[in-house]
Amino acid sequence: MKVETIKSIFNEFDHQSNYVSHSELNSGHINDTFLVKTDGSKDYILQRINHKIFKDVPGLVNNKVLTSKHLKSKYPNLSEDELSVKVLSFVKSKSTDFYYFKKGEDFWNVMIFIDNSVTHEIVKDKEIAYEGGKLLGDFLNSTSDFDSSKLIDVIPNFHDMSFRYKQYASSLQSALKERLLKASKYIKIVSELKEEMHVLQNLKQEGKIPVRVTHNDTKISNSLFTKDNKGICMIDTDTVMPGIIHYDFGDAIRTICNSAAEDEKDLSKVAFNLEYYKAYEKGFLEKSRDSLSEIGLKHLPLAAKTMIFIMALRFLTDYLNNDIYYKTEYSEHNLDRAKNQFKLIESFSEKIINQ
Ligand code: GN1
Ligand code: MG
Repeated sequence: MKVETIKSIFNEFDHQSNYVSHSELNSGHINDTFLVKTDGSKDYILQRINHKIFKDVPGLVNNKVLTSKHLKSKYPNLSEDELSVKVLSFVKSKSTDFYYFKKGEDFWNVMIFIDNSVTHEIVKDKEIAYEGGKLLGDFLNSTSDFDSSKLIDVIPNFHDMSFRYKQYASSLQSALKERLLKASKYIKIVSELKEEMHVLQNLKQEGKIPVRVTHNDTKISNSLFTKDNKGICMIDTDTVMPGIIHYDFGDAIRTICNSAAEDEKDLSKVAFNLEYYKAYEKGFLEKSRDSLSEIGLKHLPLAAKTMIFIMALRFLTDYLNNDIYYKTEYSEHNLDRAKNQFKLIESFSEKIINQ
């Protein structure tokens, strides 16, 4: 994106500094994210929010702001400056909203960049798994007293298995023959797993698992760490909304315990790492056990399998729909992502059964 565009949008926000340079951060599949360096004491993250996917951007931004406010209230003795290196801090636009909207164009928001932080796409160190578990455990524990009805559903039915299955079933009806053929092995696996993969959804619907504030995009690249592997905080709170903790636990495991990236094509590299599972679970429970129910605890392994399956199904559905949802770089990108996730389920099942 052009320097002038980024600069002028950045200047719509009340950050009291001058733009120096920017770079794009490429890890998201939906929004566009830029790191803006300034001449002041802070740098910033500028994000363009995809309003074709997020239908109520002001509501989404309000969710994020309320969540940060709640997390900050847990540190009553810290100043705003001290808090800004521990919790995401949003910057108001000059019109005093926490977003800027250019008529007929895009929605943007700005956060303070947390200095000296790193993210990981693939985990190569058990300590990262353990620290990552503590970050999510802490996030869920700290939001357990936050009334989730204050948050909007940014994407209704986001992790709802029945809804995702219906979307998949309708993609089967309209898919191109060639794509159906390429996906046939995976279509068979979906029908074999379908029933088991609805267990959590059914428990949720029966009211047996409590609905609370959840993050809903806990892949490991959405956690910030120091350079010496200590957890700082969870980022990308775009999808914070009411949900069940299982999908958060499962989505983190899906990425932490995959020995390869989510779209690695060489499936021999995709294997489930049980050691990292144990480390993540340990950190997670240390921080969140007090706010978890018995039934919640019992279903953590199933949560991992279900979340890998949901992502496999969503990638497969998008492939069958000719790639209308996720950003893709080549024509079989979504199919490769789906294959990768199905391979991970296979490896997960072997390891968990044989442990
Ligand atoms: C999307 O755009 P990003 O990377 O934050 C998706 C998540 C998936 C993830 C897979 C709104 O997140 O649900 O887990 O891709 N977000 C949305 O990498 O669909
Ligand atoms: Mg996200």
